[in-house]
Amino acid sequence: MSSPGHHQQHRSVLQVGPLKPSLSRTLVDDYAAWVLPEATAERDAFLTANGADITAAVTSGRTGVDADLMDALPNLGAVINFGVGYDTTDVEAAEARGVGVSNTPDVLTDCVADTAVGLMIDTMRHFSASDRYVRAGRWPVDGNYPLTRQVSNTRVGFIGLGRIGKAIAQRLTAFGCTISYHNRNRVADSPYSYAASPVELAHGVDVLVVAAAGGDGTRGLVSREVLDALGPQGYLINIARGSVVDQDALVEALVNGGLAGAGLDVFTDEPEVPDELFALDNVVLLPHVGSGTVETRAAMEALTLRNLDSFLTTGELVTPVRQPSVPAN
Ligand code: 8YV
Repeated sequence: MSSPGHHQQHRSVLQVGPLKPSLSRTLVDDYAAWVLPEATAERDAFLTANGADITAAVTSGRTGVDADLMDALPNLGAVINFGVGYDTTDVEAAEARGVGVSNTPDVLTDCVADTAVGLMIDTMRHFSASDRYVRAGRWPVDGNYPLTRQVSNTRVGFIGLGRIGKAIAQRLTAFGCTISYHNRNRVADSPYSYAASPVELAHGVDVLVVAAAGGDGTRGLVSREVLDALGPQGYLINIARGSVVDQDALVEALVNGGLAGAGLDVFTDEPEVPDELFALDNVVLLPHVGSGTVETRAAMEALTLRNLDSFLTTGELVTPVRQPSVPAN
């Protein structure tokens, strides 16, 4: 396609926020994409000069496109999101303006589910903490590592039983776990038992797995009350979005023994992680790596570009999101 500078009037693709370097390179090289400046003054000047030329914005769950930015892009037709979660993009504002939004579902389900299971095992069996124990030379000095908790045959409850929740549940079924879930709506034909509320779900399980979409519909769904219901023998695993959990209440429970442990791949204010958690061996902290494999990120990149190509050539997106009636991804 045109290279930057040759057909300035046709530069209609905008990168919003940082993206995988190879994707960013392709956008610049093959689509002559602009990159939205980060500093406010430059950004405003850029939008005044070029905002009306932009028809497609490519972003990620990290950044997204809000209503203000949509206002500055009057000819925007699509927001193309790298990632399955699109809670940083204002989907209602997009719908109201006739702007399509796409994400990258399915291609990351297996890796995120693998991460959830790994995180659960690590949290309950203390593998990361045991590794630190060995590296610190404590084994010969302090003896055997304290006993931990069994993973197989536990009762696991899911907040959100969408594609990812189902893939985790399927894996844990092979571990002999008993699965239950809470979802805004009961999932038709699900073999798992349904709990009418998060508190009810948390009361009946050993492990609570958060696999719901982020955003306003699920904010703070795992509340202080839910964590209390999970209790001092219970574990929380979150591979979804930090916003789904009341993080202050979670930290308090972990520090005070109100929970047995937690495995967290996501936080409310990434990349910030509450300092209080650093000293706790019953907590496993991951830097949002759920989908972070070479294979899955390549597949996400390819699907992002398929959406962009399709939109630019036909006006249609390949994997458009719908306002979910069920808050699960
Ligand atoms: C990505 C994710 O790392 O897909 C998602 O929703 O959280 C991760 O796969 C992230 O969105 C990329 O910014």
